[in-house]
Amino acid sequence: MFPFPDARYLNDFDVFITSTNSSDPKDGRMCASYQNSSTTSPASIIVLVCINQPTRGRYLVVRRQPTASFRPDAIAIAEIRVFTKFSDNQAVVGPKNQATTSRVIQSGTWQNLGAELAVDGNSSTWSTTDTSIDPTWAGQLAWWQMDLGAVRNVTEVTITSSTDYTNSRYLKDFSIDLLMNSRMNSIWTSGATQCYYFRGDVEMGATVTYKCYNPTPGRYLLIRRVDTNAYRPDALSLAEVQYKYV
Ligand SMILES: [Ca+2]
Repeated sequence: MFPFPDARYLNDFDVFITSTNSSDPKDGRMCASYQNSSTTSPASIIVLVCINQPTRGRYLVVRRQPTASFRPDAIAIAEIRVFTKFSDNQAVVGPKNQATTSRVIQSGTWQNLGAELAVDGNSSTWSTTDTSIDPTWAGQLAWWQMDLGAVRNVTEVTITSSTDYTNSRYLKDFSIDLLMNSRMNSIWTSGATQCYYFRGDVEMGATVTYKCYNPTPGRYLLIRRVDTNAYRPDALSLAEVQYKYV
């Protein structure tokens, strides 16, 4: 007996965006189709990139294809995340919803200065990590990571430093990397490529664009301290992080 039959309902489906609350594909614009010759495995994560860029609309519809080979009348979805961008120059300009804020993490959080404060679109708020207070990351170099939602060819990363003097000092001697595996994964260095390596201090409140040496592919954008002998290598503070890709 198939142990998780509901997973089989998430196969042979279309995703489209509509402006009206309609589930008819002709009323919307196609984002992506998903076909799997075998059944979808339980707990799979399926990442779909819209074929039309941008695909504007108010409603997102996931619809089984009428020709689906197995139970087109059924669909089962554990979780959906929607990633959007709000400018036409392919810059990501901070989160506008929960789906976006949930995709950033850091190596321990100092007080309430969570990783999401680096992507909230507000340059007067900042994240601060402190590995010395988190047993998981104790003694390690500080880092901050953003899940880009799909593999992107990143061309540049723009970082705004904290407007607080003490926190701004934590942004020094860092590497910007693109990863295929999350930093949370023990094999994160596999498939990691450096976008930019910065030595020195960043002025308090400054916004600096770091152009990658080459368009750098990766699913995760990692900013990490690199020098154990530098000032407070266990700490990293970021007011805003943006990136561009091709
Ligand atoms: Ca912020």
